[in-house]
Amino acid sequence: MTATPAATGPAAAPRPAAPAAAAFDPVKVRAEFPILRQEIRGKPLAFLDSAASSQKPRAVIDAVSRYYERDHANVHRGVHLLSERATAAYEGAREKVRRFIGAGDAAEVLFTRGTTEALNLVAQTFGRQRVRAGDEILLTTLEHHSNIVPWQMLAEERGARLVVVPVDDRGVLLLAELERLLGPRTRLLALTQVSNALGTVNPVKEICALAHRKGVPVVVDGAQGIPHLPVDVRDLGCDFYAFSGHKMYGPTGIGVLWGKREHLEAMPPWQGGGDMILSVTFEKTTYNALPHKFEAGTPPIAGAVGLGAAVDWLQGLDLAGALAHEHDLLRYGTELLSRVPGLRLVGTAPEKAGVISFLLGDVHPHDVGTVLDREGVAVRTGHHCAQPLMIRLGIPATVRASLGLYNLRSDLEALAAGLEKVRRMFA
Ligand code: 7TS
Repeated sequence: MTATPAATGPAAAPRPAAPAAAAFDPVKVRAEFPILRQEIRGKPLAFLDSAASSQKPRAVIDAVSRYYERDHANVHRGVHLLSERATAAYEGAREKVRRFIGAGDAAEVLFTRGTTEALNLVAQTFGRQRVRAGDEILLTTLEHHSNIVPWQMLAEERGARLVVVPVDDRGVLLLAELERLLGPRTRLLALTQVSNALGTVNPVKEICALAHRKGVPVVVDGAQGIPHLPVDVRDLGCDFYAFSGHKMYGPTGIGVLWGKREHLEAMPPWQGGGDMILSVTFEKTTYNALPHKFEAGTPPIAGAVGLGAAVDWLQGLDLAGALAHEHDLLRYGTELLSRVPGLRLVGTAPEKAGVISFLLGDVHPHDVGTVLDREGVAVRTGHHCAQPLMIRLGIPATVRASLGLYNLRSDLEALAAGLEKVRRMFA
């Protein structure tokens, strides 16, 4: 097996500017998602669980099938044509992602299995290098378990301490506290761009500037940011940005860690194996260049191809129109639900994206979810892998309706009607 630098096949060549996208039409967009056409228990499907995983447009499904039907082989190793094509497709996807997130260099875009793996990678390489006994790792109350546990494992290993930035009752991060808690022992700050449980949007750019003034690097969990906000990693000013393909209309099993080149160069490799090496003897191994140093073993090639197709699909939309549509849904849904007697919204930050979390009287969220499912309405119920946040809010769980670009006002109307049924049933 030989390791080769990033392919520069036709897929990586600069593309001509895309033609201007047609005005965003949610009905047309929804029709591109085959899964949404079905009925669930005899009712039209109202899919309101995109924060857990979004559905996939035809373009992504077809790109993955086409790849397997025509181009599949292992990457970076074969001299044969299929391997060349697979390598060009895989590296082409990296270039698409680079452009999509505003990164300067495709070598800074590492493919992972998802956000979780990306955050573990940073914790076990960058984190391990930096964090020593007595140091502090700054997190926020809003974090998903994926952005808590890897740091907690590191802190335990190193004898370091987690310090947590509090939120107010609306689920808004207390910035003055954040600034105060950035202390002389803070070795890094890890925070989410958008809360998966409440939808709060954090002012990440401002926070990065605050942290950098004190010399603290920032790891951003973009799992819920990238599906809802335009992301430019250089403009945000973060040091690392992690996200998952499956929440942004791409396949499962693929995600991205973007990191500043200076950090990635200085970090030790994480997993050892094929493709991440230049040469191996039993005495000594030398490592491959970026990004391959961090991509041991056969990568998720089809996943990357699908993610590239999702990026193309998103970039083919009228982005401003799409964001306005989501914003309208959020406002409309919030208004509809506010009118349901006994309903309490959980998470009322002024800046929110994609998520409406709530409780209905004292009906257990799981019961609400079960009744809604019978009405064809798919929501998530539970702690949303944010147990410390639930503890802070003094509740065990919520019902969460989360939005994708394919949702229509009718989905939210189905939710509100379903909640009326729940109310009658549990009155
Ligand atoms: N970070 C945030 C903010 C998330 O919302 C999630 C997944 C992750 C990290 C982990 O992403 P993964 O792709 O590696 O699993 N969030 C959810 C959710 O809200 N419901 O199911 C998964």
